[in-house]
Amino acid sequence: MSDENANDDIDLSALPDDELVEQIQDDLYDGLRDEVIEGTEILLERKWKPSDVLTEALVGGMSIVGVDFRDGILFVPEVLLSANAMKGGMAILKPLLSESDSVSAGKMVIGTVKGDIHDIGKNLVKMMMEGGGFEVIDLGINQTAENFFAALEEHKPDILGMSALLTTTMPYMKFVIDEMVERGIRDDYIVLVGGAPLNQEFGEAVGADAYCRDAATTVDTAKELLELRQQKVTG
Ligand code: B1M
Repeated sequence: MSDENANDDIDLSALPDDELVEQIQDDLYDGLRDEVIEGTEILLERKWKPSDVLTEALVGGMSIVGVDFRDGILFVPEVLLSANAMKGGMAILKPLLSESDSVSAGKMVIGTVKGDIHDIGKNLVKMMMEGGGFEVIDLGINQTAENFFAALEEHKPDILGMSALLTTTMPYMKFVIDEMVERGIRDDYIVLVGGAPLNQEFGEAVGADAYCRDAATTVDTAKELLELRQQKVTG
């Protein structure tokens, strides 16, 4: 997959869909941002749904990177290039996934927790939430509890979303939620958590309102929980 010049000869637009998806995944693996952007654009020209391009080509490609990173075949510098290529493709999809003509469905503050710099999944959640009509304030990576609380105070969202990709940073979510309880503000917000190493059990254990498996689930969960909340308020 990693012959640097292998791509020079490939005319992406001449490939059938399945081979193009495979090629985009290879290019993502090799950190070839321009090629990933080009492939993404071609699939869109072929009338692929933006969400399918995202899931099948980009997220699919990143899963392969994840496996080889885990197995010591890829290292941080290479994975950074892959992440950069992924972001290139995501930037093309962003306006399409974020298209929404509805009035704001609600407001969310989201960030990746302290000690953690992974942001691709969080960025996807942001994009899909915006596509679902939510206003999203993205605090970025490596966020302390204090930063989260300052943003809650400033933006008064309905939802706090936290992302963690490392087993070592997941526990910080509990710290944030415990601190919210301590300050008497826990019930003022719907708290959603997500990230590859989390699961339902963890979400419950840390006192979140829900664990969200992926970006699409986050949108559905946010809508459901907001509706329940509004029903409670209106009796
Ligand atoms: Co990192 N990394 N990484 N990494 N990295 C993982 C997470 C790892 C599983 C790789 C592996 O070993 N297989 C492993 C963690 C192991 C563990 O904790 N047990 C790992 C490691 C070890 C590390 C370092 C420690 C490596 C090192 O330095 N030795 C280091 C840590 C740095 C730090 O954070 N302090 C590190 C660094 C990096 C890079 C910087 C190179 C890069 C990040 C670039 C970036 O994000 N800008 C990177 C990457 C890219 C990965 C993998 C390969 C891919 C993550 C990703 O973007 N996935 C990852 C392997 C993997 O996860 N399989 C890995 C694609 C993304 C779309 O999925 O993020 O799961 P995901 O998001 C999904 C859902 O989880 C959910 O929705 C998203 C969209 O559907 N979701 C939410 C996520 N957040 C949500 C928040 C919500 C709701 C849903 O809020 C409501």
